[in-house]
Amino acid sequence: MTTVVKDRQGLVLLLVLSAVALFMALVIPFTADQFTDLELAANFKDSLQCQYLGNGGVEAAVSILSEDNRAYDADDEDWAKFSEALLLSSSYLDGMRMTGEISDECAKLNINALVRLQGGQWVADPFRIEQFKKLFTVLEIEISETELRDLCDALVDWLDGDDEITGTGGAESEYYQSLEQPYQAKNRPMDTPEEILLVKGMHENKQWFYGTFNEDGSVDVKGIKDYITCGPLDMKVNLNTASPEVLQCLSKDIDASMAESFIDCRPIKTDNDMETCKAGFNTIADYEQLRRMTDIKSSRFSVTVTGGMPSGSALNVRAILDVNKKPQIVYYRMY
Ligand SMILES: [Ca+2]
Ligand SMILES: [Ca+2]
Repeated sequence: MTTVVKDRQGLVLLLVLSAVALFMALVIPFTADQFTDLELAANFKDSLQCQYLGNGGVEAAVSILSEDNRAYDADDEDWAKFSEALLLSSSYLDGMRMTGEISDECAKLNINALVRLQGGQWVADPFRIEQFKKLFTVLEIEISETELRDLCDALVDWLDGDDEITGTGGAESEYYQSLEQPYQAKNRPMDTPEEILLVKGMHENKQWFYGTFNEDGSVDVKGIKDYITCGPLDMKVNLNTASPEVLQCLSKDIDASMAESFIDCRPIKTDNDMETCKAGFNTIADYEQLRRMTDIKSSRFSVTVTGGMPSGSALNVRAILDVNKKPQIVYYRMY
């Protein structure tokens, strides 16, 4: 208990210090002369401060990940307590607040890896296509077999670098150019999962991505949104952080109870731990293939921070960090 409190205090201190440092650096050019609209200036000041809060949060996330033990990544580490630390640090910020989290992108299925170049030809990866398809089954999304097969064809074409139409459901730029609001097929890896909404099939069925909701706002059927990511082709799924849903997708032989017992065995910190935990996966025919595409650590994290002011103005910052070496921001968005 003492260690947890101590860890938490360390994190909070780090967050407060980075926020304070940013405010010290924040010199608002209040050269407003008598004609300046003070309200506009106050709004501007608020939005600028939100921006600094958001950026401060991301900076703090970078420091936490810089100090991280790289041997394994699991939710018993500091990065996983980031949201709690942000909340606590907000209590020192005089009405201002920072909320957010660090998530492991390697806990998800990398849809960019559905295709690869092989001997100069673009090919679909059948093993990963099956994983992607299984996600729809696991989440119990209402989609027919034909619709799912066609969606996979369209997704392969969206990602692959050629203009050849795949299977029965494929679509290349010619199709997208014929739409009322025309655009080009991406023909390269996606930058964010939301881009899948542009792909034929998903474009017309956004509920597959977002899920469906009951009248009271509660989730009826989950969408694939929180289970997919867009990373480099060599990105591996982290067995320590993958959700039960993602674990089940990894092999056709993994069912819900196998995923649950595997989760009970985590965190996997060493190869020895893996030997113990993999016992539950002994019956999987494609275990070796599964191991090649999985790891006990992560190569990518995402950080989302909302900076908010007492006036109610707020701003979100989202960054993706590549942690193969020193954490490096590879994607950044403010909204
Ligand atoms: Ca770690
Ligand atoms: Ca293509």
